[in-house]
Amino acid sequence: KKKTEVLDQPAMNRALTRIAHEILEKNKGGENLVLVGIKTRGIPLSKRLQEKIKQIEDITVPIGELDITLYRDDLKKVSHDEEPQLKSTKIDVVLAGKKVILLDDVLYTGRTVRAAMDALMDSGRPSQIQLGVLVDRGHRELPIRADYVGKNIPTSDREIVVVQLTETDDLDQVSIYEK
Ligand code: 3GP
Ligand code: 5GP
Ligand code: MG
Repeated sequence: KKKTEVLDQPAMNRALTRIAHEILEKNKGGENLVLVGIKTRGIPLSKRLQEKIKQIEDITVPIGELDITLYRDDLKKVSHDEEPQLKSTKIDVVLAGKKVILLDDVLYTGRTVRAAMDALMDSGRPSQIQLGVLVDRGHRELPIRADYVGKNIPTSDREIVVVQLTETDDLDQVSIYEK
């Protein structure tokens, strides 16, 4: 119904450029990093950050994908009976000893990230796991926080954050809807 734009294309691009620099600063370069995108929109985000890191330091950080599906049939419900579960993994690099940066579009309860961390630990014990999100909308149900945040958007339970990326939606925009 009601819609408010919170990030337009230039703002989103600047946020991702900043996150690329923050990743390189925190990790003292791009060595030993792996970017792992979570299901739909974390994957284009991981590719964009890979390109930005390449532009900044001329290093190609490997990327991987996790498909974690929420068995939540009602997106309006905040608490849920079923936990998000790993559907599939596409990571061609050995994670042992690597610093993995998990990437998702929106951080909400933290349950998806928890499932992602379980999957990563099962597939070869990385030395560190960091988290980057385009939007942190609050309402955590677990002690999880992001290391890199595009924008903090405090939301109510009645609001929904719509993330659109050119790769999946033909435009770059983040907006808030009232349900
Ligand atoms: P994504 O795969 O790009 O992350 O959860 C399935 C999709 O529904 C997600 O797309 C997400 O963007 C979108 N979505 C929008 N609002 C919500 C919400 O409140 N909860 C969940 N779980 N997903 C939402
Ligand atoms: P979680 O509640 O586990 O933190 O988030 C569940 C999944 O749904 C994550 O992939 C997250 O990106 C997505 N998600 C949760 N809330 C929203 C929202 O308001 N908007 C969008 N676009 N995605 C959301
Ligand atoms: Mg997501």
